[in-house]
Amino acid sequence: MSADGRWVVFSSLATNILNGITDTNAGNDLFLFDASTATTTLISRASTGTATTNGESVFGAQSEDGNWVVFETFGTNLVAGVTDTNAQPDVYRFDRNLAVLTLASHAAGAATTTGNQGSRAPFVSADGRYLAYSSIATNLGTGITDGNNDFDAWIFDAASGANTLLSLSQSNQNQTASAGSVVTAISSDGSFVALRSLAGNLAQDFDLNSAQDAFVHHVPSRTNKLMSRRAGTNGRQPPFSGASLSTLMSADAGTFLMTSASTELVSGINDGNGVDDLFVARDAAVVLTDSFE
Ligand SMILES: [Ca+2]
Ligand SMILES: [Ca+2]
Ligand SMILES: [Ca+2]
Ligand SMILES: [Ca+2]
Repeated sequence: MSADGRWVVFSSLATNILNGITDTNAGNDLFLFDASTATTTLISRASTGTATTNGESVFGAQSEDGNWVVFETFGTNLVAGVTDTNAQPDVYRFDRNLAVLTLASHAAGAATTTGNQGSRAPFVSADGRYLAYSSIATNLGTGITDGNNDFDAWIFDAASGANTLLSLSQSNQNQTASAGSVVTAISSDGSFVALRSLAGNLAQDFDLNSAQDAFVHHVPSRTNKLMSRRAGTNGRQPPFSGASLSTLMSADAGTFLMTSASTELVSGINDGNGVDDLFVARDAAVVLTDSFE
């Protein structure tokens, strides 16, 4: 929903929401409802304009003014001239004002060819310009070596039309980190992206737990920082420190909320419950927020 409550995105399996639209994809489609006029528009549409696209679509996020909607879709016919042979979802951006769809997860240097594998779960900056998403494709960026055979985190800049790798190795900016990473949030201005990653070489911090951790990527400097850091170790994540999973980030990227199995994020806490607990990280300090009994 837009910040003012006027524009609401919803997904539906129904095939009779709009007159004159053929829907044979047997999956969810995305619609935009204008509360001020009580009218509904189809977002996940075929380029013909008279049918839904030929595969299921899943909502991702919406810009603050509601004009930009980002989503993933199995459809291959949303934009005329796009080549999509990956048989997996791709990420698109919808412009309500111009009623235009744009492929975000495109191959490097080829705006009308999708990546060679699937892309999912987009997040968008408040102004709709930046899309952060997760992809298994290995050809989204020029000169990038990707040997992890897993998801990586990418950001699409609608102004330049280019994709930039976020989950990069801190020793080689043209190489993905050693294991999979997914995007979990983007700041309102698009300059920070929260990641969850199994890779141990995403940040300069020592990360030796062989488990997923929460990171934040600073887009302008292309650096990653470990957020699920062990108390009192200046960012070192020792072996046997448990995984940190779902991560939310405040709009200004100042505060992170994460669940973690680690018993070592906060010093002085006796954590014997054997399950994930909820932590807040702020200014590189981690605080226990809620303990799940
Ligand atoms: Ca449908
Ligand atoms: Ca596809
Ligand atoms: Ca990869
Ligand atoms: Ca780790």
